[in-house]
Amino acid sequence: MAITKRYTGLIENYRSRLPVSAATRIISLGEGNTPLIQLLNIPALIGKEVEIYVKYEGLNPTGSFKDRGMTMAVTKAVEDGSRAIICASTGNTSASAAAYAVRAGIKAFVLIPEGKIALGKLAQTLMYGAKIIQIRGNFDDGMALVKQVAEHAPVTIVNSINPFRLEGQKTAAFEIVDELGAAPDYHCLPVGNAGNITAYWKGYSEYAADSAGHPAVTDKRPVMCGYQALGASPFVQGKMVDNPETVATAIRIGHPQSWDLAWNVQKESGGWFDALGDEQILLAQKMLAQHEGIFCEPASAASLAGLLVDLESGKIPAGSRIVCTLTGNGLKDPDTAIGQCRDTHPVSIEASLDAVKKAILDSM
Ligand code: AN7
Repeated sequence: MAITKRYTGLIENYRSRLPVSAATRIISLGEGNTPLIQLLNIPALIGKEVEIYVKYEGLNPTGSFKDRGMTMAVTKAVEDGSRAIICASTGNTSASAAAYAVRAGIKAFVLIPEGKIALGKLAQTLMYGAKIIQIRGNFDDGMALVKQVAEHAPVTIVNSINPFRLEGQKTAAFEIVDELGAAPDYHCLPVGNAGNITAYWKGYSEYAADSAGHPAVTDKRPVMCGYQALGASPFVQGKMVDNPETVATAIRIGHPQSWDLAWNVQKESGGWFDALGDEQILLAQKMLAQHEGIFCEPASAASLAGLLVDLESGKIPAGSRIVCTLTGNGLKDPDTAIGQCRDTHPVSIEASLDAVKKAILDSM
């Protein structure tokens, strides 16, 4: 029997809107096409009449939105004859680069801050077999080194300063508009290097620009809201931060690479940046897990944490339709998750019927 409908990744899906030709060998792991899940319980819990959707990017092949950019960046690197890629990373980019390098049959070098990347991300990157270089420094130090190394060695940088990364990532906005029939009123995102917020805006803008050719699409674009962790909030402070610190290690970034691009997004969309405390971020993460059954990593929850603050203040009004991007899977960072649940630690009992009955009755 012939296969009639098979999803083969975002490049095939949005081919006409991406820089590929018929001859391009596409490096894909079936990324994109992630669920847009409407929150059913949280709006009632906070007493707000709003329509909130989460774009659950944790269901990409390596568990984060980075795969959208990586399929494009690695496809183009290979097309240009590159035999090796390199990145600095807080964890997710390294896992993604490592996987797509394997898929392409090229080498991946990743610089990560020693002791500051979540366990799941390290496990992935090790398994994919990338050359991991741990540095005694933070992401920003790693990024500076990667830029220098790439001047001297035949390696392609696949951080989001690679424009093909943003090309791939813009497809998340296409998917949202295709599904909702129009852009939402507000789009909330966690911000680290600010590549993703820039990419979404590019996607929304491209669709809006030729909405005439797209029956289901309007020229509407959302207000873009970028949220950072208080200890790593250069966009909120209006200046680079030298020693960023946050439990949300994915966004432990003080010198964002897409600084000017993101300020442009803020201005064009009429949006804003704000910062959340680590406790607020972890609370939002737990709220999603315990009230919606959606497990994202801490950095991802900054989008909901920020939205909750802006709904409470009325900055985002009742009646709005909002999309929050949940950038990474909760399984990426088991240590932080378990650490957050100490109050409900598993009970330990005898392996007997009586003991199990008692344990169940005790918690009814
Ligand atoms: C889960 O992996 O920078 O604002 O090196 O992993 O586009 O940087 C990760 C960033 C949000 C921020 N959520 O996105 C890396 C890295 C998660 C992330 C961000 C990251 P950008």
